[in-house]
Amino acid sequence: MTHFDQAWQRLRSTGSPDCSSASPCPRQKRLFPETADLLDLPSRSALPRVRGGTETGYGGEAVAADPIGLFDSARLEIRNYHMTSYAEELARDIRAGLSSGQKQIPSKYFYDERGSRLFEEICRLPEYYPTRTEMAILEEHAGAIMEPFTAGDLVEMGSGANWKICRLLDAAAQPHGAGIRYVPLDVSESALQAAAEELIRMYGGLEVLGIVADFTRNLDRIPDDADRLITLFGGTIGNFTDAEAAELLEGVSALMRRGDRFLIGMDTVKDTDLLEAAYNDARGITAAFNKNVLNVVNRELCATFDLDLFDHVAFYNETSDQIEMHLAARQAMAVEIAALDMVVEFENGETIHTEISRKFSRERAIRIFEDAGLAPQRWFTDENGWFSLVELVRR
Ligand code: AVJ
Repeated sequence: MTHFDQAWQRLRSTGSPDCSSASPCPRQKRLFPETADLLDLPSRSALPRVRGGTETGYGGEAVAADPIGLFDSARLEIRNYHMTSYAEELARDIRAGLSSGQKQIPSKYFYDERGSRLFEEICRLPEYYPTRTEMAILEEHAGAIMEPFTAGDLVEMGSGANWKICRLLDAAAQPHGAGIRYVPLDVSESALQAAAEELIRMYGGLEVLGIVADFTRNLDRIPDDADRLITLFGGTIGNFTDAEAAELLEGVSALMRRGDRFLIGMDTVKDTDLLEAAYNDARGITAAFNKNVLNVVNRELCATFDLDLFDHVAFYNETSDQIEMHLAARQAMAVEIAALDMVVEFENGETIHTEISRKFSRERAIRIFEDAGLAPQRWFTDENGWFSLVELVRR
């Protein structure tokens, strides 16, 4: 899972558009100038604190710096390779997505601070089986998963909740994380830092190398000087289109060497009622999560979306084996996006497509693994077969 909260928080605190006033968007013609400046220049205050007297600039090269930090530990290092301006990327994605025939907003924009909190709440819902099921699988099979991995780099694509990594670390051959370096990749520096600090406090022998980067683009930043167990938990792969998933799997496959393993979480094809209930919870948390993406657009691009004029719609598409989430306009309307100098027209009932969540049959999973040059070694699943953790090696 990705978190854009940090990037956004930074944008907000340094002058993203002020849409709160009744006056028109102050930056209608100038798209996030301060933001672009901040993200393009290696500003000291925006950079991570690392050990050893070096820090990394936005260009990705290490630059000399003061070895200071609020948190100082010889076991923690954070490297920042984050180069993209999210404000610009968001502007581009929203402009393209809302000008196309089927309007769409990429699902990665769900996860601002509120969106991340709502997703955590979703994970605890009785209807939302994936998180609970993945946890049960990890609890039961952590020993078997960790058995071939006695030392090396434990890489996590997207730093999610620490409990998943903790299950693995607790099952390691050596106690206290000894011999293991945890290497999380995430776009959110704050999420990385918090997770890393907690882990090195919990595991006295663990080293952490946090990599601030977008794992769909910067896989080459993963170090290759040790045996690696690479993890992609949470069914994240399901949010990608076929082409995107293929690209990601090929990328991971290309960097794997003999001895490396790749553990990937996948939601499985199952009864349609169960699937649809998981994305239409009774308390309406998923609806709030879905609509929140309009808050993100309102805040970051000075738009005028009225959340009450959209309905949450989630259904299972049995032809493509995926949950689709949409926001459906309750009436015809025009929405202004001031920062893009754009007006978006909606017909009554017209939808914005906000997410796909793919469900995988074993046959399909095997096919996409094989196409990427990966071979499944072991399948770990729950008694109902509702979720799978698949261990892959390079063919
Ligand atoms: C975080 C992508 C695994 O697709 O089930 C939850 C996101 N969307 N409810 C999923 C989500 C609606 C979730 N993933």
